[in-house]
Amino acid sequence: MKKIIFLLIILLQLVFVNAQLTNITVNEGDLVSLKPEAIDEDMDNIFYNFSKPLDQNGEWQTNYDDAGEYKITVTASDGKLTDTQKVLLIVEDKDRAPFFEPLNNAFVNENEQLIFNVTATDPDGDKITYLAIDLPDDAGFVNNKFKWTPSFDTVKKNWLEKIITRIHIPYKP
Ligand SMILES: [Ca+2]
Ligand SMILES: [Ca+2]
Ligand SMILES: [Ca+2]
Repeated sequence: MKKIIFLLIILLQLVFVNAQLTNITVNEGDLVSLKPEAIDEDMDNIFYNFSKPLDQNGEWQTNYDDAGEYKITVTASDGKLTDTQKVLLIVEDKDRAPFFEPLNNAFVNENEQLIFNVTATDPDGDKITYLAIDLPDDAGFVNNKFKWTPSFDTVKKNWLEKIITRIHIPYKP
């Protein structure tokens, strides 16, 4: 998402008018684009300068590790005189959902134990909790470990020799 913010800087004949502080709030992942508009009474060409993390075009592509507050100074110059505007740029944290490592189908015979772990990763490094629903009878799921020993009655007479179990473990934020 691109956020374009317009700033009005009044460039007077005298150097440095008292700078006001302007607050700008964006989300992580936004492209910040500052568009200052200064006025020069002599109609001189005006050049702008931006302090970091903005680039010289007044832009900054934020990423998911950039949450925080940034004090930015924008300077307008006509080549001789300058004026500045302070900007407080607030980048809000944006949460991303965890995702599972690929899950394979699992195979087990009756009266044999099946154990496997599921693993998910959170791009923000958040702590992950796991929840499994609709488990087979006698199966257990603790933390991220699935454990089950199907009984001799699990596969009925007309079923396949082996049971094929596909486990779906939904994510609960
Ligand atoms: Ca001027
Ligand atoms: Ca973040
Ligand atoms: Ca997250």
